[in-house]
Amino acid sequence: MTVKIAQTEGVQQFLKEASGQLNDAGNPRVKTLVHRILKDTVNIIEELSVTPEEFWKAVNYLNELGARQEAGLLVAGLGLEHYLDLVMDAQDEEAGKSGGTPRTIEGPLYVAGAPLSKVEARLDDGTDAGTVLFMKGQVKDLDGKPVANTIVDVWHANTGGTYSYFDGTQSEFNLRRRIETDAQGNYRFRSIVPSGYGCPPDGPTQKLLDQLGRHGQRPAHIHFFISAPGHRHLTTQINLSGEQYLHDDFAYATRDELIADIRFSEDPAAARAHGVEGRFAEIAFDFTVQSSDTTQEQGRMERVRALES
Ligand code: MBD
Ligand code: FE
Repeated sequence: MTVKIAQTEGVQQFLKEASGQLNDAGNPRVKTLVHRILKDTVNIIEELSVTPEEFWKAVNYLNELGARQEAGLLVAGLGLEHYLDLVMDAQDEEAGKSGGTPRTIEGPLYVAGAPLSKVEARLDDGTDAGTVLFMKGQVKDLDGKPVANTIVDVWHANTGGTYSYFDGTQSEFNLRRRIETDAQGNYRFRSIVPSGYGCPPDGPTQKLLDQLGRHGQRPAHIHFFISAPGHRHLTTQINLSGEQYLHDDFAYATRDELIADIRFSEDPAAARAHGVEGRFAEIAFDFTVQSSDTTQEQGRMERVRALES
């Protein structure tokens, strides 16, 4: 295809019409974005000689993505969700708002409204025979002072690497809790050691990753929203040390400061002290949050989430 028409006056006027630039109704921001998307799309079609067959394959792919609810998974896998973190990091740096536990991606598997308890919780429903995990830590500010009454909203996968709600075989809110810290910023919970996540092998995200020669695996990780009055909301995750995909995460979420040492114990006396028997694991991890006086920064960013009203 050697004909070049994208830059002609006729096509450019047509794209303005199609994006509503020539009418007074609608939403100006949406018009601007759609106009730019149309211009870039026709440029891609022209410059990369996209055939009609390729175009319709792509259209069908979007339908498959939607039908499987995998759009959020794909943007994580293409590194775009991580890219948004890089942008926010750079903005923070410029505004002098650095320090504390780094953010990393939320991912597509959060569910709002998990049961809330004070200081401690058990996250698992007892049906998954995974290794018992005890995790604890403290939430502090940049001066090292404890942040009282912080909500630690935690979620993670089971030993099969799947998440309750999205995996309908798990009980409601399994491996999801909100824990309010004590006055010293302490939280603790009992759960099971999660396994890494793998994209559904028959889904559209993995189908595209295959075309890119990439895997769709994440190392074992635990997600957190950390929020306290007067402090900046933190969206982050910890990665468990010693994992195969620790530095090869398909969603690019690993950050050095977020690698948590997981220590396995076979000591019967230590197990008994925890009220369990046999092998168990422990993680200690503190979070450091920035102070903030704007309600905007204190809340999580707006995004469509499961069960969030
Ligand atoms: C996950 O568990 C996850 O955290 C991300 C970012 C993407 C897919 C699955
Ligand atoms: Fe996850």
